Amino acid sequence: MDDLPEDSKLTRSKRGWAKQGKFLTGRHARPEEERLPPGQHLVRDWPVLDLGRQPDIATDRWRLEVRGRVEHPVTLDWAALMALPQSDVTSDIHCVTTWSRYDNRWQGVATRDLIAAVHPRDEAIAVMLHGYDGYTTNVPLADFAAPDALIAHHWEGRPLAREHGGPARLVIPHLYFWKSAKWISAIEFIGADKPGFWEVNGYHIRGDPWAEERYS
Ligand SMILES: Nc1nc2c(c(=O)[nH]1)N[C@H]1C(S)=C(S)[C@@H](COP(=O)(O)O)O[C@H]1N2
Ligand SMILES: [Mo]
Repeated sequence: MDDLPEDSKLTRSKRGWAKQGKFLTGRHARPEEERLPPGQHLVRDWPVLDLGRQPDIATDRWRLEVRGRVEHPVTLDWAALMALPQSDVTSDIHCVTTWSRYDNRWQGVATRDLIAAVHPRDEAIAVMLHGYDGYTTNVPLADFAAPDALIAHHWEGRPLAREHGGPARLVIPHLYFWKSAKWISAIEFIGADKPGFWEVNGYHIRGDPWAEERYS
């Protein structure tokens, strides 16, 4: 879980893009006017992006810790995740590297249903998402609680592939896709927002594609 590839080629070049402001258009579109956010292009395939480690977590070993500033911390196993209310959501993906992919059909547990189960305390204002590969990313609580955000375990009717974060990942469609942690291992409710992996490497603390919040 330690020694994340801070000095990998990918991390170095993406850190460089953040410095130069690569891909920024200066335009500002709103979702009700245009489906594709500024500076994005549409793809039909589904690129794989991660730090080069794809943990292999069988569902019988899989656990999700939900902890921090909550009344009822829980560690969910696979059966407990499946016992929560299940949702079906179709949404678009917008990756900060400029590709977008429309109409992804996800099944999983809505973050709202998870929130209802753990009862965040008043002081919880954000979450830190942790992946089995050691990845972290921070999301304000209001964004995490969006009605179309979910812990997804199926995509297009099939179990989510390992390379895309299976057995389960976050999907927060209205933010850039780096906020959607793959191989989710823990959701930590925090009392002060703080940066995760890409956020300390030059990427925006929030990441709204419509406002082109690419870089910090
Ligand atoms: N655990 C984990 N989640 C992650 C990442 C990662 O490296 N590790 N990369 C992020 C980035 S930068 C992107 S663009 C998306 C890519 O998801 P995909 O490979 O399914 O397209 O996952 C995000 N979630
Ligand atoms: Mo990304």
